[in-house]
Amino acid sequence: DSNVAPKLFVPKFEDYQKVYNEIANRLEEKDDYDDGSYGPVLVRLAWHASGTYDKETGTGGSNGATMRFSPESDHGANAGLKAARDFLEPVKAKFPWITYSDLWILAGVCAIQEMMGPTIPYRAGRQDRDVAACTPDGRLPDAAQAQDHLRNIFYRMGFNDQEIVALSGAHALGRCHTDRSGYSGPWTFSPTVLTNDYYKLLIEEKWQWKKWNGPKQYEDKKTQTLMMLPADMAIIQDKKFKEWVKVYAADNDKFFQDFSAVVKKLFELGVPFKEGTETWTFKPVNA
Ligand code: DDH
Repeated sequence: DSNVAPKLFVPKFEDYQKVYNEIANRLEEKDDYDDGSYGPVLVRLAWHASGTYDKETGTGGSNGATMRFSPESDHGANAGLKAARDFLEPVKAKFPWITYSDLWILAGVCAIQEMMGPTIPYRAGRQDRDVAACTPDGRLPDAAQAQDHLRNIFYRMGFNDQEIVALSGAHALGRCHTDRSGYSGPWTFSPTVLTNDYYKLLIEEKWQWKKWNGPKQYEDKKTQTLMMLPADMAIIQDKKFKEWVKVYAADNDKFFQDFSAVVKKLFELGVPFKEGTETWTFKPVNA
């Protein structure tokens, strides 16, 4: 009967778990990429999609995936994130029903869980928006700056001091690239495993200015292979921030608990979920 409307495909939890599995199985596909995993750069994509949120105007945030478009894709802070967006294209092609904005955040959740991090609860329902919804440059933190800047940027998103420090622990993952940010090197010795090492190293190691032609950054005195940005060092130079650095350095479970809560909040900033949207937790592949 030609009068019967085609059945609309309404994806369920199982469908999103399939997307999760697809991403998880591809993370280490190209073992010559960085430290062997796309996990860290996917976390950074999800964070930069979300961290444009401004609570006063309700603009920005992960709803929209506007980093697909110039000018947002060209903002200095987003240099190098094309690698993450391109990585996800075959996944989008295989599961065309998922929006880019849900996909990018799902990839961030997947990467954190697969890199041995805590479970990050997830809700679907983001809608892609067009170039008109791009946010202005300057909403993401500047690595050359210190605590006043961090507070300005993160208070604008609606975070407090404890949450700023908990979010910063993501720098246990990944590295800086001279051809992206200009900075160089990883923060920890295990950049594809999430731990509280970032806080431990901040407190326990001696940090000195790196002598080089690049932007001002710190290196650890002992091995000169690890790095800290001026903005990282700010969280032990500020008394209130440092209290939380000590808490997380001493207690990985507490870090995981607070990190999960604050990342969920970050990933949902400004997203107009429909009432009754279910919260899901995905089963890790790499368990
Ligand atoms: Fe970050 N980050 N980030 N970051 N970030 C960089 C890399 C990564 C700052 C600057 C930089 C967060 C907070 C801050 C990750 C996650 C998160 C790089 C290097 C710079 C610079 C980019 C490159 O050269 O490739 C600054 C400044 C802040 C701040 O002031 C607080 C937060 C909140 C997160 C998060 O995920 C919650 C990750 C992961 C990376 C590694 C990316 C990679 O490719 O590896």
